[in-house]
Amino acid sequence: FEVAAALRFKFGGLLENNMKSAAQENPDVAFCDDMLTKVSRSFAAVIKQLPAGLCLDICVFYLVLRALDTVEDDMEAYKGREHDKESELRAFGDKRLSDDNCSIHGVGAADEATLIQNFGAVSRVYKSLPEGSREVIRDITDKMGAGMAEYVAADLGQGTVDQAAYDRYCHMVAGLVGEGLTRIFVARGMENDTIMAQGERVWPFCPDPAKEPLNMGLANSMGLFLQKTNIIRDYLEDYVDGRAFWPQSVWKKHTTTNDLGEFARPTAHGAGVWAPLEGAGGKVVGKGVGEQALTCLNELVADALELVPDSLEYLARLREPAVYRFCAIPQIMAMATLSECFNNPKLFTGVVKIRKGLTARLIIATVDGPGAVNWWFRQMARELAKSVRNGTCAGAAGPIGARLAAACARIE
Ligand code: RWZ
Repeated sequence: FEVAAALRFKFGGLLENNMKSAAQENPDVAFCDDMLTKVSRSFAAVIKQLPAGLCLDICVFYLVLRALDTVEDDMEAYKGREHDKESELRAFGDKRLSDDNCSIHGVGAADEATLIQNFGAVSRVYKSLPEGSREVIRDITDKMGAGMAEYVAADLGQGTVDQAAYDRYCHMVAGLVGEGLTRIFVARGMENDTIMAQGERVWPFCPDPAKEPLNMGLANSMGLFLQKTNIIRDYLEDYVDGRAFWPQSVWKKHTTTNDLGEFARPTAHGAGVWAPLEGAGGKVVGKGVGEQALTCLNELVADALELVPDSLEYLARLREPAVYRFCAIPQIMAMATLSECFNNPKLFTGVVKIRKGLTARLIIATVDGPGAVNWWFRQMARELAKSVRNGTCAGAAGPIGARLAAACARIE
């Protein structure tokens, strides 16, 4: 009993659904509550434990962006009429969000299809939110829709063109989420505006932080860290879907072919040995696909790790424990995912996952607070740095090893 009571005391907040009372009174809120659980395994719980004055706003924000994502993601529904997809993405905030009876058919699958078929319910709840939150949700939806439309036109079959395009894509689909969340926290009086600040990474719209002390640099880095981790992890899944986000300027350094799929070449598995990389006339030109794929992977891991100091800085500035957990859980899970992906050949043949037990320990750390969260970040950075020092990872001896070591040192 005491143990149960202690656990409830410690984790009670995490198991709360602060949308419940509103859901009992309003069927549209009930729909949002239910939909959130169905479309998002990872975000439903952390959103529902937010304080009452934030919970519904963030839930609507999530569902609106998820609907936009469903349109962007559907590679079948708009085949041959990519123009319609572009217009849908661009008009979403203006047209769909203000339409009480909005219903989109034939786009998305399963629960996501249900969400956009009944999107009117989300629009109606949106209309009931305070003006401050509405303004932010509308603004971010417009910007993200326009950003996604840009990339519909660009063929992403072989990834983003260069580092700038990679960073820009991640800003559009994830950095803007960080910006929107930050503005909602502040608008609803849950956090003060010290969380709006330039980090180490320059926020694309704030080249001169001295002139704009309140900006979204830290928030953008948080979003980029999550998005880049997902892009790294989902290499194979995205590639077989005909989509790719790994920047060409990075992966082309690690293969002489013009195909990102080279890293997943079936001949590289089977016997458990990676095939040698053959150039013209069957001449061996590379050390083998495995080594090169892993070096490329590790370079992208270094790029993502460089965002961690900004992310920890943002977390350190948060005041409200429920907001802290909401932000810290995705960040610490991303760090664990990234360290699991690091130098891992399984990434090119299947799915990389973190163990259930570790997940539980990491979530507990976010309840304990910044001390515990920072400890885990340091721990994972240390393990990674050790592998570089021992030379047991691809690229350890070269510039990528140096970059990894430097990024880890900034976290340790
Ligand atoms: C967390 C309130 C699905 C909204 C955005 C996000 C659509 C897809 C890009 C809603 C973590 C994976 C969710 C990086 C932000 N853009 N991926 C709230 C949403 C990572 C979250 C998902 C992005 C996003």
